[in-house]
Amino acid sequence: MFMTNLVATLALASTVTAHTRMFSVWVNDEDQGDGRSLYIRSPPSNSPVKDIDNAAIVCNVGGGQAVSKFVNAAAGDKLSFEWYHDNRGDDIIDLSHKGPIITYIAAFTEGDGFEPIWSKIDEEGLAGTTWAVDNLVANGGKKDFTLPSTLAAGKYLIRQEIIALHEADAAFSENSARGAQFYPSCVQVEVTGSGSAVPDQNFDFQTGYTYSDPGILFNLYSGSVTSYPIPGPAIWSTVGGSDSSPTSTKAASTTQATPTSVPTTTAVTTTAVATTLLTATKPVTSLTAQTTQVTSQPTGSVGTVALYGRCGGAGYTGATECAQGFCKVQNPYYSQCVQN
Ligand SMILES: [Cu+2]
Repeated sequence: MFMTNLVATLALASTVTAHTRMFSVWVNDEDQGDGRSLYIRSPPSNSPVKDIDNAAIVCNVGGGQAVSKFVNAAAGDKLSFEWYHDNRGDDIIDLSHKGPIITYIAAFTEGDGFEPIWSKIDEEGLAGTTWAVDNLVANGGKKDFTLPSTLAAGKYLIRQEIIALHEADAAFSENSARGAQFYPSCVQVEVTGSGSAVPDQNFDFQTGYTYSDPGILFNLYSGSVTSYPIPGPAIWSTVGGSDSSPTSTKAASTTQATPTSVPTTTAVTTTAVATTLLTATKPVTSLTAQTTQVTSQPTGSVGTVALYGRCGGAGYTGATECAQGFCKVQNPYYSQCVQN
């Protein structure tokens, strides 16, 4: 009897201590201090989001509300986002919560919905038998990534999410007691630099994440897990540098994604994409200046899409060629590279 109660208590405790949330940011290994509700749009608790049809999937509960401060960083800086279960310096996340850590960026906005404004700048899934969450814990709760060196100066939201897969063998839409656990957290960052790359992947969590996404409906316990398809688009291809001479192939892929007249020059192509960007996002002051810059810069939406990345759909302006397999239309808003 006593053992039964003890086991039950421990099981409950491990469930509760399993959750996590973001506490702070480091810039080039320099601690920016506890950022909760200061520069991080902190949720009221460390509970996960499981309903991807809810706006909380974007920046967590209450994440549409701006907070008072920004982290200051330069394009190309190393950022580290630091996670803990309950207290800074304490435990981080239960190792049962295996899964990827994915980082997106968007022009600063106070929107709380599903604006298709996000571009993926970092992702870590499974390498051998080691998950991103394993590395997070080994690294003291910090997930490191690099700001794109060509990123235009301005105010941004950077959204990092942990997706815990320990109950992801069932879809939340089928069984609300189970499903992938999303831990999204949005940080306000003001970036300096002389680059001109504006995030233009226009990824929309409402249509880009689905309950049948192979990285969201995933059996961690199948016994033969050797690879994991990270959800969302391929890494934004402007990351890592600018390409000043798009090839005809690249221009063609932009043409397919832009339902306007066929662009005959690079300048026309980039202008068309800039217009798409403007209409697809809420007008914010920082975006206006950035849009001016993008007209003189290649789009960065060219390249090849990794397996399971997004390759098409309404409003999408990114690459449309799949590195392997083919681009399958899932719905009018989302096409995905899948295996043949
Ligand atoms: Cu948990």
